[in-house]
Amino acid sequence: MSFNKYLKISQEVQSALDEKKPVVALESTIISHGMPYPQNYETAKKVEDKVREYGAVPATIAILDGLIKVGLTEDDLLKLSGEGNILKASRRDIPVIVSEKLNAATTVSATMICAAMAGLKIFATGGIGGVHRKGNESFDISADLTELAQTNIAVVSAGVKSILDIGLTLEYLETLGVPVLGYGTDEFPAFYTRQSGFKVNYRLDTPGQIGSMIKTKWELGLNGGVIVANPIPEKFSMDKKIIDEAIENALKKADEKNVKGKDVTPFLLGEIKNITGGSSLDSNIKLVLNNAKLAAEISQFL
Ligand code: PSU
Ligand code: MN
Repeated sequence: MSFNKYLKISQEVQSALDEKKPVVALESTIISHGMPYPQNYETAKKVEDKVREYGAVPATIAILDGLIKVGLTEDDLLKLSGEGNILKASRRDIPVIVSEKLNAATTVSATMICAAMAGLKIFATGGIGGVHRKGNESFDISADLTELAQTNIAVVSAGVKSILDIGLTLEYLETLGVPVLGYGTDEFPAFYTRQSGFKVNYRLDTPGQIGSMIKTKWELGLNGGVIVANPIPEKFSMDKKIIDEAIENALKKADEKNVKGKDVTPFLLGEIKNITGGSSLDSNIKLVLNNAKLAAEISQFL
């Protein structure tokens, strides 16, 4: 394919693909723009270990010196974790970052695109982007959603944070034809908490059923992703009141500072982290590991 010259698949990932072994893609925006150092580096490593522990090969994705890398080295992970100028790449950013040979962490949308180029099928992350609150006025709707409508990658997440309008996000996904599955839950989870007040489309209770549904979708020629919503384990979930208050304060500050565009989500995530101290970061790490485990389990059935 014409994109192959821009793609560098690691030896470990390539061997797994050749041998038809399961591979789980992982994003890098969560490393560069979602967590502070050194927790980001440690978490990136732990997530890869978790995927291996459950029998799949991890493929963390980023664009480094303009090369789309699928499967990163320790040096790559360190570079993404540090203070250097790492951009945030969604779909629209990829061509410039590649042609100008820049460095970028990939969001859910960009990771899906790069993972699909490499022939991967499933991807684990923390939370996906969606329709922001007052999105009906600002039109701030993450490119993650339109990517889910067209690119054949299943995404395991812990739902979306209530920095977004969860109801509008689910409506938008329905319009785009993206199925939202609950793993062992009827309720769509809100990242830090297991409940959001909104239902998933379908509840499936085993990785095998989820794998079978994903395969069926693509065999039917119904292109696009699937959202697998995996609630944070009870013992790591946060107090709803504390997190809601932190989110309200973060939203207020973003408004005052007139934060716009691609800076909105990283700004809000950073503020929430500052307001809640280490507790939200700890929950965040735990839920990402939980998603990596489920993605590895589902990957055996794809
Ligand atoms: N939401 C989170 N944590 C994250 C992100 C979103 O709870 O790390 C990141 C993901 O990489 C996601 C991106 O794809 O932010 C969405 O950014 P935007 O809202 O600008 O589309
Ligand atoms: Mn946005």
